[in-house]
Amino acid sequence: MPQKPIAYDVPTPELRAATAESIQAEILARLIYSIGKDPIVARPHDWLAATIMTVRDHVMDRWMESSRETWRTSHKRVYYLSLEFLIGRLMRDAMSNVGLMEPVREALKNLNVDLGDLINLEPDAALGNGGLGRLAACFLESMSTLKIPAYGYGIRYVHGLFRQEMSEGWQVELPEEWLAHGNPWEFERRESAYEVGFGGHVESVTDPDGEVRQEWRPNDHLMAVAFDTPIVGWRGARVNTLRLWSAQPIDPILLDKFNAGDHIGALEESAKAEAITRVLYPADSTAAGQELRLRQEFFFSSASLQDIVRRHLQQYGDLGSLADKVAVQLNDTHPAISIAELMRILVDENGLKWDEAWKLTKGTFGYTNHTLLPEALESWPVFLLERLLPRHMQIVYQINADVLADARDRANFSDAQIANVSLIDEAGGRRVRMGQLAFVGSHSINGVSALHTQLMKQTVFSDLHKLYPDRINNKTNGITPRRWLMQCNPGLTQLIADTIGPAFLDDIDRLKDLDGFAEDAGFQARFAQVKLENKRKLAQLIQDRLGIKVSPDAMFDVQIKRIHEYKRQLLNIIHAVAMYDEIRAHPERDWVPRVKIFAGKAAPGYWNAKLIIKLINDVAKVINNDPAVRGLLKVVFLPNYNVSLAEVIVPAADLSEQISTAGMEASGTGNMKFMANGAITIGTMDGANVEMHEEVGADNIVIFGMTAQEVEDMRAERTTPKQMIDASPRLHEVLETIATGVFSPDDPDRYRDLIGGLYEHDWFMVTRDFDAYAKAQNEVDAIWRDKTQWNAMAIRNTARVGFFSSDRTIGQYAQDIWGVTVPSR
Ligand code: B1N
Repeated sequence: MPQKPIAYDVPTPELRAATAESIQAEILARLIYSIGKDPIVARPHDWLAATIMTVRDHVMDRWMESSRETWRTSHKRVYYLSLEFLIGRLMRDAMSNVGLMEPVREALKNLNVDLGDLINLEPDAALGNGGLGRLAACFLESMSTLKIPAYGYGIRYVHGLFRQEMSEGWQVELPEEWLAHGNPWEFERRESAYEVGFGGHVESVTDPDGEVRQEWRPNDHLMAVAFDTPIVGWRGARVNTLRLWSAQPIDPILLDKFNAGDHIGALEESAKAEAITRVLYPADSTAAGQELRLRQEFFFSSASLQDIVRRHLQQYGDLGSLADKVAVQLNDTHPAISIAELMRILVDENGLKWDEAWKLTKGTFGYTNHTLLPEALESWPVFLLERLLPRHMQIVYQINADVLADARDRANFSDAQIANVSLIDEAGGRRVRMGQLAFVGSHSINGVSALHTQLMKQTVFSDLHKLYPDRINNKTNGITPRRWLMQCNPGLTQLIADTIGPAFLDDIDRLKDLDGFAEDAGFQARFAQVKLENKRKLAQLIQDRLGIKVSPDAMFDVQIKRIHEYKRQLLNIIHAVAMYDEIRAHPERDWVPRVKIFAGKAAPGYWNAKLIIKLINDVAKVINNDPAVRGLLKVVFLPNYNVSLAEVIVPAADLSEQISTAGMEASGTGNMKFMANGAITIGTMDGANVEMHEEVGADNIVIFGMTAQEVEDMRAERTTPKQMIDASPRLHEVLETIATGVFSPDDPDRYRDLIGGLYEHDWFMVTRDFDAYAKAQNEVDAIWRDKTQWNAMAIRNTARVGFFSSDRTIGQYAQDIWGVTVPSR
């Protein structure tokens, strides 16, 4: 029976009024009554917790009203399933979105506590690796801002992405401890706990009415317990929930074993269960093939679907309306097993007919693809799925039978094409392809930039696209302008508001009004002044953390992102070496002073990525200490890149490096953050750079290098790059310097293989794009020398960033994929 929980007819609560005095009293009350600390002895972490609780109190009424309203209006709910949520710090975001920054600052000041210090004390929740996880976080914020009833579902990892330290220039990974001081943002919901099973066998059961059903009898069980975090939209428009699952044993201790003296064995179950949600897999853009990863994927998929189905039944009493009232978005294939799990829940547990269940499943799911890299496409050995999830394996086979039948019915479909669309990869050990499963079980499959979507149609999903031609669509990524402009760059935000008025805060497209000021000398001066202030802060941070002095008057040339060969940090550092050689060869020339700033983590098992970090540090050491360079060039590698560090670096950047091998970066989102903050991009025609080029105009971005098509053709030719390198004396010399150990005298062969790879195959086209890159960098220098031109270009970048707001992206998902109306703002 549908049952509605409570009477809803309470008026929408206003955001609670707040003054510095009232907030001060609330913080003190929280400190004393919730933390149990005397203000006289309270430590910074106590003040932080008390402040977070106070801010939290100001979103609670909205949070409850938001979910009441969804019940009341029977609005469709959106569920965003993601193995990663890279949310970063939440306090400033929440305060800023409900307008509490100033009262809290003032209140704390009266208590002798500095708000800035507290903000920096909050742990950075790094439950994600990079772009994919950060996108999920931006989407949550935009869904709240657009008043879409939405839930994020993921895993409450005890240890987020590892902390990166440097040991003599090498990356060292240390465990991350974001929960060490507790987490005042989360609410444990012991009542929302579900059993999740693994292993066992499947039984055919005949019902009294003669129907035969399959029943899965797992032999391992554990509990998924929910932890909820409120996600506040701009101006507190709506507060949605991020629900993260924690794995717990059903029996916390096996008393029989304990009493028999086996004290460790008594805790085995507990350790086994908790291992599932203990750590985030640190690989970005490669599939993590281990069994524990599959367990994580199924664990959170199953718990989320059970929760979704329970909520739906509670409100509507019937599963026939599932696809009308529920949209589930799969963030890549990590939750793709959800498709088989929903089928199991519908057919085995709720007695729906297969065809009807399949229709509901397709109507409910949408799938977002984030990469074409073959090593990142998930597939699981059939034997592993059979062992861990025997019923799901049967369901996959049954789905596949229908897909193969569709394919065979289709005229002109060759055997190779049929093999391509199959959910089972028969070559080299049988494996289940999760991308194919996600595709066939969804009504929408989207890419994350126009180019990526087009390539998706031509490559991984070409045959599935022929079979189901109306499913693939594009949703170019976006970023939330609240965090990535207003909060991280208050100086620029204030300047914009003073110049064109505050309307852009609620409608980002109004930034276009800045276009008219691009050539205005007064505005240019103020814009440049804000940038300079931000650069001073970053210079201070570099000085504090690394002891390196950089001049805020130099060009800050920034590449911050995961370290990966396709992202080509190597191209950038090779260019730094080329600059170094030239400065020494021609000290008399009028050089543009530059600081090359790098930050980013390498997957712990990715040797070349770690070697590139070491190379950057080796090159930095030589260049930064060479008096002949006279400070004209500095190289800086900032350790432990995370969301919080990005919030300091992005507003201080002059030049944004988006230089991936064309065709390989699905979208990129860092590129958009720099654009918003008035940096000029040097980039390839890859991912969303293509659309940035279109939006900002060819005159306001520096594009270079091969196109995706040219890369493909060149790879097909299989020529070695050696001749080309030999024809470019400058490049040849630089590569020799690195390969022969000029930057690694302690180990002259350190970079021999890395550079050797460039001579042999150069898969990522580093050498083939080098000359074009160097030329583009010269162009950048020329623009820098003309400050008026530089400023005009930078301003136009900010002015034209509106398209890259995640509000636009989410509006498109809502309309085209989820079928939810976006309530007016
Ligand atoms: O997703 C981002 C894009 O902007 C980036 O271009 C893209 O590289 C990134 C396996 C991934 N694709 N695939 C992953 C992450 C973790 C993992 O275990 C793959 N990340 C991306 C947002 O669309």
